[in-house]
Amino acid sequence: MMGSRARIVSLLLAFLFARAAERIAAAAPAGSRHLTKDERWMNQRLDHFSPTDHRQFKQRYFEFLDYHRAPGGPVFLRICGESACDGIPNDYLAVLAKKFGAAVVTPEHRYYGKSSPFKQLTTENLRFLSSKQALFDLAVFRQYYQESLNARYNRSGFDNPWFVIGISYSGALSAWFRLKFPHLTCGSLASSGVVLAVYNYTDFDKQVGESAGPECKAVLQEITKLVDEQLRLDSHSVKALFGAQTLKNDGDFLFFLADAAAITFQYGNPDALCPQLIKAKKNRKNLVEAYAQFVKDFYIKKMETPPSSYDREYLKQTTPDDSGSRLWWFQVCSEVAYFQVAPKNDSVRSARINTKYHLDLCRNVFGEGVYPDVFMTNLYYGGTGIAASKIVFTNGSQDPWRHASKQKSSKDMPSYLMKCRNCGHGTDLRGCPQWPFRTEGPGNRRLVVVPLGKIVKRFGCPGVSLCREILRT
Ligand SMILES: *[C@@H]1O[C@H](CO)[C@@H](O)[C@H](O)[C@H]1NC(C)=O
Ligand SMILES: *[C@@H]1O[C@H](CO)[C@@H](O)[C@H](O)[C@H]1NC(C)=O
Ligand SMILES: *[C@@H]1O[C@H](CO)[C@@H](O)[C@H](O)[C@H]1NC(C)=O
Ligand SMILES: CC(=O)N[C@H]1CO[C@H](CO)[C@@H](O)[C@@H]1O
Repeated sequence: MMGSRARIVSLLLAFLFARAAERIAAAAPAGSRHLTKDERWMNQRLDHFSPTDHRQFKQRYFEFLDYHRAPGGPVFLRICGESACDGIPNDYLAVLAKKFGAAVVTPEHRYYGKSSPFKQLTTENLRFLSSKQALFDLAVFRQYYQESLNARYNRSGFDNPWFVIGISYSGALSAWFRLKFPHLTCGSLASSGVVLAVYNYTDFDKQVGESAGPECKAVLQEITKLVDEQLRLDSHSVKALFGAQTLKNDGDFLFFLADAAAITFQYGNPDALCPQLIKAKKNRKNLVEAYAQFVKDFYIKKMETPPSSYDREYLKQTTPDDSGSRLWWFQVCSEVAYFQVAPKNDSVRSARINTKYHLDLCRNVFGEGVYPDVFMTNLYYGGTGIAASKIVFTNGSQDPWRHASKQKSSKDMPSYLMKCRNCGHGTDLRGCPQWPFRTEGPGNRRLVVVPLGKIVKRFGCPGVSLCREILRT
C-alpha cells in the first residue's frame, strides 16, 4: 500500500507537523465541550422530491461567528449526523476555524434530536428519513444561511466560500454533498466517511481482530465461545452478569457484547480492554467475568451506552429519544446496511450475528418491506468509485469502519490513513484516543494539518480565492 497513491501518515511524520500545529492557539474557552449551544431554527421542506407536498418542519441549527473574518471569510458547514445535535463541538475544527477566520454552522440532521417532523416515529412517518433528503436539507440550509449572512452585512448575491466537514455517516454526507451540489461548496473533508454501503460487512469484525492484535483477539474469541455456551445453558445468568438481563433476544445480547469491544477500538481505546483481558487469561481468571467487568465499567458506565439501545423491543418505541437508535437503525435497514456480520472463519463475534440476525431485526422493528437496498445506494452515490472532486478522505488505522471508506487516493480526492495504535473513528478531528472527550487530544492537532496542507498543492478552489486559504495550513 505504501507504493499506492494513498498516503500513509505515520505518527513519525505527524510528529514533524506537531510543532507547527502547537502554534495554533486553542480555540474556545478551555475545557468547554461546545463552542455554542444557542439554538436557532429554520423552516425546512419535508419532502424535497414531491412536486405537490409543501409541508415544512422546524430544523434546528447552531452558528458560531466569533472567529469569522467578516464579511468575506469562509464558512465551515459542519454536518451533524445520526444523533441529537445540541451544539457545535469544541474539537480540532474549532482550532481550524480560528486559524482560518471561519464561521462555523451546524444544522441538525432531520428527525434526530429536536428536528423531527413527527411526534410519532412510526415506520410510515419515517419515510422522509434518508441521506438523499438530508443532503437536500443541507443545500437549502446553505442558501438560507448565506442569505442571512448577506442580510447581516447588507448585501445581496454574495457567496462566502463554503467548506463542508463531517465524520462517519456525516463524513459520507460531506463527500456526497460535494458530489451532488458542487456549486455550493469549494471542498469537503470526509473524516472516516463511510461512502460505501456494504451489505455483509465482514471486514468490520476482521478489523476488530486486527486492531486487537493476536493475543487480545484470541482471548476475545475464547470469551465469545464461552458466552455462546453459557447462553445455551442459562441465558438469564450470563445476561445478568453483564447487566443486560433486559435483552430478551439472544442475538441482541450477542450483538451488544460484540459492539462493546468494537466500539472500544473504534474510538481508540485498546488500553481500556486488552491489557486486563490478557492478564486475566495469564492468571487463569474467569474470562467471561473479566469481560463483564469491562462491559459494565467502561462500555455501559463510562461510554454511557445503555444495553436497551440494542433491544429490539425498545427500538420499536415510536416516541423520539435523544439516542436516535431507532432512527439510525431505520437508515441502516433502508439504505446502507453495514450489517456487521461474523465472517465465516476466525470471527471475533459470535457466528450467530449473521445476515439473518440483522434482517430479522429490521423486519421485527420496522415491519415487512423495509430492506436495505445497498445496490441502489451505491448506484446513486458511486460507493468508493464516487466521481467527485476536492474531497479529502481520512481514516483511522484501527477503525473498523475504514473499510467502508474510500480505498485509494485519486486525482482530485486524496485519502489519508492515520496510523497509530489507537487511531480510531474521526481521529483527525477528535484525537486518539478520543474517549473520554478531550478538547485537545494529542493526535487531533497534528493529523488534519497534513491532509489540508497537501490538498492545496493538488487543487485550489478556482475562483474562490479565500477557499485556497482555508486549505493552506
Ligand atoms: C444598506 O444598503 C443600502 C443601499 O446601499 C443603504 O441605502 C442602506 O442605508 C444600508 N443599510 C444599512 C443598515 O447599512
Ligand atoms: C450475505 O451473506 C449471506 C449469508 O452468508 C448470503 O446468503 C448473501 O448472499 C450475502 N449477500 C451479499 C449481497 O453478499
Ligand atoms: C481461518 O483462520 C485461521 C486463523 O486466522 C487461518 O489460519 C486459516 O487459514 C483460515 N482458514 C480459511 C479456510 O481461511
Ligand atoms: C487510503 C486511505 O487512507 N484510506 C484507507 C481507508 O481504509 C481502506 C480500507 O482499509 C484502506 O485501504 C485505505 O488505505
